[in-house]
Amino acid sequence: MEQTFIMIKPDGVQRGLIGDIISRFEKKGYYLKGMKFMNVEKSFAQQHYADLSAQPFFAKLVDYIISGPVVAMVWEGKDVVLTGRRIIGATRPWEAAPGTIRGDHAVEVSRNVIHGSDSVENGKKEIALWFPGGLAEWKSNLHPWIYEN
Ligand code: IDP
Ligand code: MG
Repeated sequence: MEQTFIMIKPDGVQRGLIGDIISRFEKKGYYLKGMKFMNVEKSFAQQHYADLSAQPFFAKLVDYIISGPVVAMVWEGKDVVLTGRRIIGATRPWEAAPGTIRGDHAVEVSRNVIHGSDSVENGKKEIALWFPGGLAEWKSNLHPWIYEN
């Protein structure tokens, strides 16, 4: 099954949104496969956002991500990359629909609470970067109640 990398950014941690965010993925029917609460080094944040290094906001973005601890997670499930992005909502919170994480909890693009992989391929890269030691092995007993097959 598909996996995605989700990170609660420092503002999400500081604002007490960890439980709400985890609940949304959990209740949907996705499986938590990895989770770490950690501070990241500047060079690591730069690596995570390497694709955006030419953007004018890159330096500020890196400072934002290293401004406090983050919750790094891997979630697994059917179409979890795309559906996870829909649960998160649009990058710019003023464009994020109410009911999405950013629609409900964020105002500014530079304080938008959460990261989610934007493709299966990038998800794989991000999971390898953040969880080099691998992921937890388990299968939920609820599986047949969530998935037909
Ligand atoms: P995403 O997080 O929805 O995938 P990306 O375009 O990959 O959005 O940008 C990564 C992050 O960079 C955003 O979540 C946001 O925190 C920040 N960012 C994006 N655009 C801007 C901007 O115009 N100004 C400041 N920060 C931005
Ligand atoms: Mg992105």
